[in-house]
Amino acid sequence: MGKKSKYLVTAALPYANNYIHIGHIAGAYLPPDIYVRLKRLNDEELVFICGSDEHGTAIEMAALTENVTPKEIIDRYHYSNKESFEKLNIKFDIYSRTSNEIHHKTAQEFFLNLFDKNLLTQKTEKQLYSEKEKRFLADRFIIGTCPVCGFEEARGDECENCGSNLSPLELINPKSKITGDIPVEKETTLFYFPFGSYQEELSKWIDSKTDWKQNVINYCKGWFKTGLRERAITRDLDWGVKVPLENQNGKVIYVWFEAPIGYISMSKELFIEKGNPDGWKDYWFDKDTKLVHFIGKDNIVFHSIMFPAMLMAHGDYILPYNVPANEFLNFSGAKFSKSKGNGILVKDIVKIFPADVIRYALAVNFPETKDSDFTWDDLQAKNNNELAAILGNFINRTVVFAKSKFDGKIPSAEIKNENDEKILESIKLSASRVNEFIDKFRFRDGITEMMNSVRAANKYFNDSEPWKLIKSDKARCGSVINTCLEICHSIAVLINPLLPDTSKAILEILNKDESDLKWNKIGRRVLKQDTILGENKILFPQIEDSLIIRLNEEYSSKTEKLVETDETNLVSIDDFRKLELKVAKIMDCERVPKSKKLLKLKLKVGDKSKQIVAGISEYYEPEKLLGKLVVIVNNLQPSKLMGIESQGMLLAAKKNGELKIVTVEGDIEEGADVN
Ligand code: B3M
Ligand code: ZN
Repeated sequence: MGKKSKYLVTAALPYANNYIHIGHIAGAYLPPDIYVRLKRLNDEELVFICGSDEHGTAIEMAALTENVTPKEIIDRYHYSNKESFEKLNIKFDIYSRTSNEIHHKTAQEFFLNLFDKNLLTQKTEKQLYSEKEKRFLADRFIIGTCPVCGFEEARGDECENCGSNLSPLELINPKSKITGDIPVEKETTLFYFPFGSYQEELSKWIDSKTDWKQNVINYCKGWFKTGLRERAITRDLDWGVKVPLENQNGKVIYVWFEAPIGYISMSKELFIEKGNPDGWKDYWFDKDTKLVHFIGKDNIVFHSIMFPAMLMAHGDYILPYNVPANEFLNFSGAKFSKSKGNGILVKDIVKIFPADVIRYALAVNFPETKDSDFTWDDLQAKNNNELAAILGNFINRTVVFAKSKFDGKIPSAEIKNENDEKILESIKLSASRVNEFIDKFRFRDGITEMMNSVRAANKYFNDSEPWKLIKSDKARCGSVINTCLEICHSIAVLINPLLPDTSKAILEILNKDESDLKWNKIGRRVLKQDTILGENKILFPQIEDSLIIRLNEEYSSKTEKLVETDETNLVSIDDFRKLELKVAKIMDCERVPKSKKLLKLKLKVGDKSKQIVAGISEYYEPEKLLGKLVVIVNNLQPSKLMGIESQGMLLAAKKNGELKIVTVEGDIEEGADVN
């Protein structure tokens, strides 16, 4: 037999500034738990790493908003989230935290390694500084008007409205989010990492990953198309991992630079706990280790581009084997949103339903290839019509029969026939398909396969008609029931990665320990004749309508808030008519010096000319725009962007990192009204 692979499985480190909700679970935590549990049943060597991401401006912001220390914030969410995972039986080998000393040291060593190799550059640049707060304002601490779409509450790093990546200096009328203070520009010196230098190597590496999920590959290619650039990897902040060099007071390592290093530091911590402090090296330095990062789609760039580039630069560590990112799980068609408070928090739902029911309802809906939807009605249906009616039913009817007709003991299987062997064989085949699906991160297909096995088991029970046999041929009936009990054992193993509590409950009913809880025991006979069965129990009690009605009311009031805010955004036709949308022709176009985003356009609108500054330089070469007919908001109040007057706004469509300006097809004179 060839050498077995080792797996180093990670789940995205959740920020310790919020309670995790079921959308997070379906995205990045339950898939790896199923994956890892299955690998363990196959005796694969692996570690499963996770922990809280405890730095970054989001945490500092939460602390400032509540007027408490960052430490208070991270303690609150770290312990609560850790418990949430435990309640759902999501079992990491370690759930640590990036505020631990060992992480600070590991991240600093990583930084110094790159610094010593002269890979980091230092640049002085202008940043926004609040005189009142006596500090530089990080991206998220600033709000202002988006230069691309005009949204007035855009953040310094991105505009929630149009999705543009921004830098604070590009915001119009910036102010401090906390105090409202109007900041001034002040110089600061930061370290930069040249991500661009790794583009070629990264793109070759991604090209070799033919088995990665298409969404992940497309996303990476989108980034390569735009071109990777150097990025600042230090910040002027108090809270975080200090930059380990002289004269760097008040500077920390950018959170997205140090957080993924958490996977390394937490591995170290795990092996220290195991009493084998060098054990982590067997994983991180061994080219045969399969490093698998489970994440949600919003983290793709960091795990499949940024962190790999850092690992390439460092040189000692392995690169990811796969990054199976999921899309998002929505709630009754609306986005789970922390800010809107409509997320179903794990700490709440575990008080209402058993872990396995939640795991099942989420897993059959995993947003594997596109966003998916969670509803309370669906959870009820999955419990009542699948878990109870198919799985619970098979176990229950088998055990009830054995209890009433065979003195509660496992009968002998002396009169076997080929149907018995066929059903066991088919479950064995099914198990190997489950294995293949899950190995390819096709969890939904794997789960369908599991349930099909249980359906086949029910069919075997029906077709064998033990209720008739008991009267005509008790010995043959005993063999059927014996086989059904063996199937119960096989099912206990088969569903174990997904439904660990149910698996355990079945083993207890069979009075069987975990010695045969191994994937290769599926479809094999492992039970001892005459074993007395344990107490039967209903594995999946019905979920009543009244409970679902109550939950729908409780949670829809939260989603209705969403609708209400949407309604306040409605405009009347009169308001709309106030906007003057016009066709304009681009006569001239140039880059705005020192800006990565802005182009200055000269336009002809009827017999007038005007100048517009637009945030589209990442998407269009200036010369390519000449002569185009575009649509502009003609009567927008003029504003200044980097000191240049802009007298209107260009319409553009934007999604997934692509931007296209709205152009007019065919011939029409510039100055024409658009309505
Ligand atoms: N904390 C982002 C998030 O929760 C971030 C993941 C870090 S993984 C190294 O979406
Ligand atoms: Zn915007």
